[in-house]
Order: sequence, then structure tokens, then C-alpha cells
Amino acid sequence: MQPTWKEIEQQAKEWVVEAGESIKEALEGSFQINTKSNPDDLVTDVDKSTEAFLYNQIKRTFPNHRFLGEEGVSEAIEDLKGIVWIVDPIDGTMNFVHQKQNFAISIGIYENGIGKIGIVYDVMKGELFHAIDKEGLFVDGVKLTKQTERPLHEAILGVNSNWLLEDRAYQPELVRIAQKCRGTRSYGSAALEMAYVAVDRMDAYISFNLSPWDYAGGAVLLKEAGCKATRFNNEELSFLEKGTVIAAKKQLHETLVQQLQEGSE
Ligand code: 2AM
Ligand code: CA
Ligand code: CA
Ligand code: CA
Repeated sequence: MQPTWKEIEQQAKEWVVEAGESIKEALEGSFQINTKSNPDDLVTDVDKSTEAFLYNQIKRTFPNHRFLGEEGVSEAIEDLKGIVWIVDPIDGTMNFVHQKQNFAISIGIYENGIGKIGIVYDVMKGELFHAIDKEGLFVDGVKLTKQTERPLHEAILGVNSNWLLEDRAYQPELVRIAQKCRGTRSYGSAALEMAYVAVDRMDAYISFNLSPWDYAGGAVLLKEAGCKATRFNNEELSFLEKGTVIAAKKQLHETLVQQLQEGSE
């Protein structure tokens, strides 16, 4: 018999909590830190062992499900046919290494490209954001019932502040948006920042260059909260290719996309 989405979610929740325990143990001891694309792009052996743990559990329990993870423990995924788990074992590795908090395990489970389950687990807080397609968004099992739309001048925006430092496309538009909003935050974990928008702790999250594993879990949470996540130009997110991400309450999303496009044509 095929498992239900509820059963799959339950299983995934157990695994992220178990993986979180191992991550906490690793933080007490020592671990290896390496760099990837640049000196600030970190990866540790804990990222890899966490991804391997999740991959092995998934493959053992659901042998026909496929797996796309940041650290590449599995085969390359070139399409989203069937059920694909899109996994970031540690989202916010720099926070993991330096702050020892503010990082998450992120899982998005997709069926033929449609988001079915989203899980973002704040390991150190033990706070679990989870959602099933059409069943709503929950924090530690408690359903979210209220979302507030705020105009830009009352909104808090999550941003990756690197864009302040670099001369790049959309920079003038983003500076203008940042000036107009009530305040900005930069937590350093895309998955947590998207979860915070979904549960109404922030109003929007904007980032230049994210990969599917950064936003696959968050995208399901946002959808279930009635929020919207797209590319800066309002195109749908791809779960196979990287790109810009703007996630926000629905009306604010419209305002922000409009402001991002002003002057960029
Ligand atoms: P990561 O920790 O899994 O790499 C930091 O602002 C956010 O951007 C994190 O969610 C981080 O995910 C993500 N990110 C994506 N690409 C990155 C890169 N090349 N270097 C650092 N962070 C990156
Ligand atoms: Ca990374
Ligand atoms: Ca990530
Ligand atoms: Ca990661």
C-alpha cells in the first residue's frame, strides 16, 4: 500500500528531529570545515553526514522516491518526475559554524513538480515548521490561522545583505525598497527566513541567488500560508535551477515585484 502524505510527513519529521540530535552532538565535539565556491561558502562533514543519513533513511523506507540534496550524496536529478525529496541538510552553514544556532534542516517533497510537504526544522530551538499541500501550515503541530498583510512602509523584510556591498542588477531597486520598508533583517538561513514570512514574523524575504534546496521546503510552507514565492520577475520558481527568490505576503509580493521591475526594463 502507498503511504499517505500524512504518514510520509510523520516519517520526515522523525528523521529531522533525529538528525538534529546528531548535529547537536557534533557541535559539542569537533568537525571538519571546508570551503566550496569561495572562502565564505562553507561546508562541514556534518552537512555531509546529515545529508547521507536522510538519504539512507529515505531510500530504505521509500525506495521509489528520488533525492536531490545540496551536498550531492545521490545521483544527479534532471527532472521532477515521481516523488522527489529536495533536501538541504544544514541551511545556514555559516551560522552553524560561527553562531552555533540559527540554522535549519530543510526538506521539500515534490510529486511531479508539485510541492506536497514542506519541513523546516530549527535545530537549536527545536522549532518545527511543517506543511502538507492543502492542509495548512503548522508550527510544532499548531496550525497557523492568522496572516496579516502590511503595506511596504510597515513591513519587515528579510534580506541577504551582500547586495548592499556589490554593484549588481536590481541593486538600486532594492535600496529603494529597503528605504521604504519599516525595517530589514538578515538571519542567514533562507529556509528559516521563508518560514518566518509564512508564520508572520516577517513580511517578505528577498535573495539574489538561491538553489532549489534552499527554498524547496520554504516554498510549501509559504503556499500553505497563502503567501507567494517567485523569481524577481514574477516567474515561477524552478526546483531544478538556481535563481532569485522573492517570498512575501500576496499583496506585498505584488508591490515588491512591481518595484523590482521598475527601471530594470
Ligand atoms: P547554505 O547555508 O545551505 O549554503 C545565507 O544568506 C543563505 O544563503 C543560506 O540559506 C545559505 O545556504 C544560502 N546560500 C546559497 N548559496 C550560498 C553561497 N554560495 N554561499 C553562502 N550561502 C549561500
Ligand atoms: Ca551551502
Ligand atoms: Ca541552503
Ligand atoms: Ca546547506
